[in-house]
Amino acid sequence: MSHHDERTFVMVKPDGVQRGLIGDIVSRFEQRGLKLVGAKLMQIDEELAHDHYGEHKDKPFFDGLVEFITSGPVFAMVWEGADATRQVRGMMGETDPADSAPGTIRGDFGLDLGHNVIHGSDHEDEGANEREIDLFFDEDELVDYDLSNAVWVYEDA
Ligand code: IDP
Repeated sequence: MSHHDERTFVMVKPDGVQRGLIGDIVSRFEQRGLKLVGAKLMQIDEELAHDHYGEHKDKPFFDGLVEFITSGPVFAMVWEGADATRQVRGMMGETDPADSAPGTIRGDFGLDLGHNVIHGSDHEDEGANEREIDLFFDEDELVDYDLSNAVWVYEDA
């Protein structure tokens, strides 16, 4: 079962929450076969925004990014499954919705780089998924359970 238990951090950004896209986005990950192990609607404060986006602190768009991500609630989630981090990134599309293929979340719901609906841990940044889960969730907010449909999702479950 161990190769089915990779966890990744995902959040619907303030634009996605305000536009009523939480349900559709959650559905996509459910339908893919991933397992939801944590979720909460929350307000990001300045400190958390700086911790989360610290790698961009010297970029010209940093102040605008912090302002946007703290401008309203986000829906933070942890999803688990085989190759979850990379698979979620594929479902999200490119950073810029304008470059994202139809069928991806950003390609279906966005047009503007600064309002790109969703965040998911970078699969090319080793350990980013675990770091971001730790930043946003306490261990007791993550639920350990078996998903009954796993035997249909995975050949070897
Ligand atoms: P990612 O969200 O696809 O991982 P990153 O390069 O980590 O992309 O950038 C983080 C976020 O910063 C993006 O999702 C986007 O909202 C914002 N961002 C990135 N580049 C720009 C830019 O050039 N202008 C405005 N916002 C940007």
